[in-house]
Amino acid sequence: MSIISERRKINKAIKNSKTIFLMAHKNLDLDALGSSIGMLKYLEKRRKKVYLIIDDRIHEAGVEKVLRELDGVLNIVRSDNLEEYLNEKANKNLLIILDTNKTELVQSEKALKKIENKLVIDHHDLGRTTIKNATLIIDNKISSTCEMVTNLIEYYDIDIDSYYATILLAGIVLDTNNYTLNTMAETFYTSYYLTSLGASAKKVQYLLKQDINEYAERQKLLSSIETINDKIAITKATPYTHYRREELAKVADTLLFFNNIEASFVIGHITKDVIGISARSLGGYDIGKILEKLGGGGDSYTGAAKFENTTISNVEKELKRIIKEESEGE
Ligand SMILES: [Mn+2]
Repeated sequence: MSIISERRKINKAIKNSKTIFLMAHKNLDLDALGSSIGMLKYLEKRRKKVYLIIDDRIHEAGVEKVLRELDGVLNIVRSDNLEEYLNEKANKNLLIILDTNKTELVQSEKALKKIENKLVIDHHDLGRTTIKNATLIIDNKISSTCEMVTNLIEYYDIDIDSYYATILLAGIVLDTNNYTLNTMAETFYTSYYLTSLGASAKKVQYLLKQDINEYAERQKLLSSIETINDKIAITKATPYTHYRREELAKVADTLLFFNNIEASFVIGHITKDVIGISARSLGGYDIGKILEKLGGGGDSYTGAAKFENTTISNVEKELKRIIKEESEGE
């Protein structure tokens, strides 16, 4: 469902509230942060008191750059101090959740509990842990939450500064992996629109620049690729290197670029005691179902699971067993 066809629901929720909190998923990326900032710009025109809840203490490089450049501009609050900012009339507060619809993935579960009126704007499939009692604006066909928010900004002809247009464009470039995944004609149109507002492709590349050492570590993960039925790629790290979740996810994205590969699974240590799987699919293979069986979750495009007190080879065995079980079930 497109965000424009659902705009009345959004505007109704906004109209009835005085204080609005925005919150995206944990481990902010540029789609989460970009869409939050885009939404903030939309709400400013509606003269609302707006706060951005960020509990993350460390940020990936692009997010760090944006937060530094906008230092003092955004009303950022931590959920520890949420009570200070809440409107005393409970029904005048609204929480808008962006770029996730899953309870366990949000910046602050406390905010979900404290604020009754909730609106979710997201491009991921619904699942078992989708936030309850919220108005859901979900478009699982669109590239990114930044694209959704841009559509809203365009529809209402909201004048945004070129800097903000650039951040929204960065979210689209990130989530489409440079227009190679989940990209439709509309995605290019939305990017064109942002460029016409002054978004800079050069600056987007600056925001998305990678760390060379992290890149080298990720390349190592590509040396042990195994395929199942020529269409599922699995790769695993050595136990000695730890990766951030987003890094495992980036490698899973990369695996989808190879001929015939429809789904990918990447296994690696996130910390000394925690092993993660990050998975991606082109959409035709339900990786969410496999990951749910492993105690994780996801949809038909992306998914993840984590394990404690085990080894990479045990996780790999278990994953292969479930993939086999699923393919026999077909
Ligand atoms: Mn996203």
